[in-house]
Amino acid sequence: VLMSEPIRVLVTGAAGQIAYSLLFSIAKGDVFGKDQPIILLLLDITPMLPVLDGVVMELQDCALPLLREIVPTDKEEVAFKDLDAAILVGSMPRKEGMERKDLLKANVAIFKSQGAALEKYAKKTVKVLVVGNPANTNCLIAAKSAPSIPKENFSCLTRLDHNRARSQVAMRCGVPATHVRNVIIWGNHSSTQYPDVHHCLVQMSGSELACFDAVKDDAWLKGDFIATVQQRGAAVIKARKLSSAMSAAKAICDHMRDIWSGTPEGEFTSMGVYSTGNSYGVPDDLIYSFPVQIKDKSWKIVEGLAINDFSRSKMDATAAELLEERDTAVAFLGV
Ligand code: NAX
Repeated sequence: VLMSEPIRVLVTGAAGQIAYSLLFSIAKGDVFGKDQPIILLLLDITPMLPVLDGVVMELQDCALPLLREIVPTDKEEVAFKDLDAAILVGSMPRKEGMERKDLLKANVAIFKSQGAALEKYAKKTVKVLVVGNPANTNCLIAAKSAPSIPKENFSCLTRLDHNRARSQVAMRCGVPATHVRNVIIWGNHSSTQYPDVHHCLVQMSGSELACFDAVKDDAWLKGDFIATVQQRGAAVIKARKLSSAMSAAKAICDHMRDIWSGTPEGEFTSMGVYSTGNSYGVPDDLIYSFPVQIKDKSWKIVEGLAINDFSRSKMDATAAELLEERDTAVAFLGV
């Protein structure tokens, strides 16, 4: 068999927790395909380079057939060169006593710089996934800082929230997660996100039911279910004393694999994408999580879903938060 040319894949925050769970899956072919050789570019900040060396040693020791080259670096001009895919995980973590505004400011600076590096060094076809928080706004700033790369090439991760919602419904119904399709995460990857099951279907006892008919507990679906998904990240931190890394890495793989290979027929997924103001009354110039379907490496928002008043107010609330984040971010930098 003729192998394809290697693709160049960047992971930032490569010495961190999520990357440690993520890199093996990418390198062994779970994301870009079992016959797609890979060159891995690994970016972290200078003080983390010794740690990154350890990660590189472990990747070498995995003896993986698809992994052609590993390039650890602290330099953007090396990391962003000729990229086919960029997974931007690294960001400034919130420190004790830090205001939300200061956190935003620090991250806006990082993502402006990395957006400019994408503009300067990456392929124009590069697919960029932003994971580092605040993910939606970081993604918007990166996209704005790379004007010659189409805005459609940028997305942010809400797949972890999507998977959490799917799994909560599945556990409630006593079915595998694969029997639940078309949950939706709307809006910001924050506690204002709206996990919506009005269009969700559940395979149960030989037929496919609307989620509300399968669960038969509207109070739970409109109350604790939503709160559980919104607060899940905090619950994991409280229990593990560390943030979700395994499940985040799995969601990153799901997200990027779907961009590369498409979503299954009849199914949609959730991702933060650029809003043009033409879908579901969401303001333009935001990265907002929508239901999308993906084909030939491009996504389309699933249009025409009925939205009731309950959903409307939650979709508007999370949009309002994103507008505020955007305006604060833009004011810092004038982008
Ligand atoms: P870690 O603190 O373990 O790792 C982050 C790494 O990024 C560190 O090694 C750090 O040195 C590096 N870094 C910092 N600034 C950098 C820069 N300018 N360039 C390159 N690397 C840089 O955090 P981890 O648990 O891996 O989480 C990473 C990010 O993902 C956090 O911002 C976190 O909030 C976010 N998450 C986002 C999720 C989502 O669904 N969108 C879910 C999981 C996760 O919470």
